This record gives sequence, C-alpha cells and structure tokens, in this order.
Amino acid sequence: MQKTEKIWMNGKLVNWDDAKIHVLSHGLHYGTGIFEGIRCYNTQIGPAVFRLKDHIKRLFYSAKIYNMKLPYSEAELMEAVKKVIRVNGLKECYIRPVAYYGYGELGVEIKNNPVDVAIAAWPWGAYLGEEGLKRGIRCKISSWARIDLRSMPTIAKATANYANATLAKMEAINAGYDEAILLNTHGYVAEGPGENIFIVNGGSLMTPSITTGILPGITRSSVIEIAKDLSISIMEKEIAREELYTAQEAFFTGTAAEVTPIREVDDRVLGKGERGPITEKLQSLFFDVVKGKNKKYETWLDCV
Ligand code: PY5
Repeated sequence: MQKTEKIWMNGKLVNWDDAKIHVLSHGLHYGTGIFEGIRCYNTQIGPAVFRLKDHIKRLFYSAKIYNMKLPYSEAELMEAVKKVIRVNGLKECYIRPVAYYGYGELGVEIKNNPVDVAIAAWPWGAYLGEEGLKRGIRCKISSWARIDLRSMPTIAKATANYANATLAKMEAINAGYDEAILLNTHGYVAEGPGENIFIVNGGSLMTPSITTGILPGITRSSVIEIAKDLSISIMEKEIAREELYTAQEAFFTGTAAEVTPIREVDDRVLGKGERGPITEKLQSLFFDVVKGKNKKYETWLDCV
C-alpha cells in the first residue's frame, strides 16, 4: 500500500509508521472491531468524500449492533475523516475508519478494554484492476457460504466477518479466478467478499435483497437510485445460482470495487463475455456522479 504522512488515532494525528497497537488488543484476538471503507474523489469542486454521512451512520449502526460505545460523535468523526485527507494533501483516496476493543483484559468478556478509533487515508486505485473495470472479471462461486445471520449480524460491517471473506477470496485466487461470489446458507446468491452483486437476466436488473444476509452497501443503494433515474427497473429479490449462470450481465458494487463488470462465473461466459450495455450505462453515470459531473447528485458529495 502507498504510505501517507499521518493517521488519526484516538483524536491525535500520528506518523504513519507510529500508528501501532498492542499485540494483546482484544480486537486482534477476537475480531471485535467494526470499520468503514470510504472514497474521496477529485471533483470539479475540489476533493470531495462520497456519501460521508451515510458511511459514518453505518459505522454507528455497526457499533450499536455490537453494543460498542464510540467515544466520538458522528460530526466529530466526519470532521476527522476530512482532516486526515487534508493533512495528507490527498485529492483522491480511500479512507478506512476502524473502531475496536483495545488493550485491557484478554478474556472474551469486554472488561476494561477501551474502544479505540483510528482513521487512515491513502491513494488506492481500482480494487479489481483498471482492466477489470473495462473488460470485466472472472469469478468463482465459493465453497464457503456467506456468514449466516443466525450466527453473526450480517448488516454490521464487523472485522470478524472478513475471516469468512478472506477464505472465499483466497480460494478463488488460488483457483485462478479474480474474485469470489458467496451464496448464503440457503444456496441463494449473496455477494462478493467485499462487494454487492447485481445481475441482468431476461432484460431485468436485479440484486439480492437485504434479507439474503448481505451487507447493505452504500454503492448498492447509489446504483439502485441511479438505475431508477435512468428508468431501468430494478428488483431486490432472492437470486438462484442458475440465474447467475444464465445472466446476460453481472457486476459488483462497492466502495473499493466501485462498479466492476463480471464477465464469467464458474467458467460460464455471461452474455458476450464483456462489459454489458446496462452495466456500462450504470458504471458511466456512477463515475460521473462520484466525480461531481452530475449536478443532480451533488448532495452525495462532501467537500474536503
Ligand atoms: N459487501 C461487503 C461484504 C463489503 O465488504 C462491502 C464493502 C460491500 C458489500 C459494499 O459496500 P459499500 O458499497 O458500502 O462499500 N467492502 C469494503 C469497501 O470499502 C472493503 C473492501 C476491501 O469496499
């Protein structure tokens, strides 16, 4: 990763190399952390954070689900995000706020463990590659099921969830694919390890409903709104694996992944094996929106 100068840690700006935690931190041992992934784009009105308030709100929902008391307000964390971007002189970057139970006791019970909060920002290009954004990527359905909502709260963006995501990603990469797709424990299409998924089948755009056990992505909700504005009808429903195999188009959405077309699933070529026309339309408007080229969506941008 590309280092920057400063990281915000518990209210102070520290040097990148000094942003360290104790090896006996609770979050490291038990995955008791929550986080966000946010992007800042260089727009016509200067560097602007995409849907900052919504990301910070989701961080607070994740905290609420885990009964974690964040020692800062929403406004304070929003300001801290902007500060990190400013002090590092960044124009376009990825921002990672993380909150976790820190060093104190090491039983599973949270006892004398502080809630530590950190925010880092650094330049991060296309998560699934520039080539992937244009040509689409090859995916493998994972042998690992997406965490079940009876075992873990799936709508919280918790660090613990990403052990499941890492297993799926690893398996896909080792098998020679670009990314994994996880089914839920009922066999329905859920999402990628770090992305939501959309498909176009029989001319209809569809995406797994929240009750499938996915993370309610902010890019997902943005793309749903953009689609409605383009008069592309969109269904949120349960999607079977075979609907994915027979789709004419598919794409991932996510802060890191942005809008990345999927051209193959388990060696089945989707459509013409390239970025499909509906995907291209949505992707192109999405990039216009995040880059401030569309007045209608200016309220989604927060100037740094
Ligand atoms: N589903 C999962 C499991 C995710 O981790 C993410 C985001 C999404 C969906 C998409 O959500 P959103 O559109 O709100 O970003 N993943 C993180 C991201 O920053 C981490 C990726 C490494 O994109």
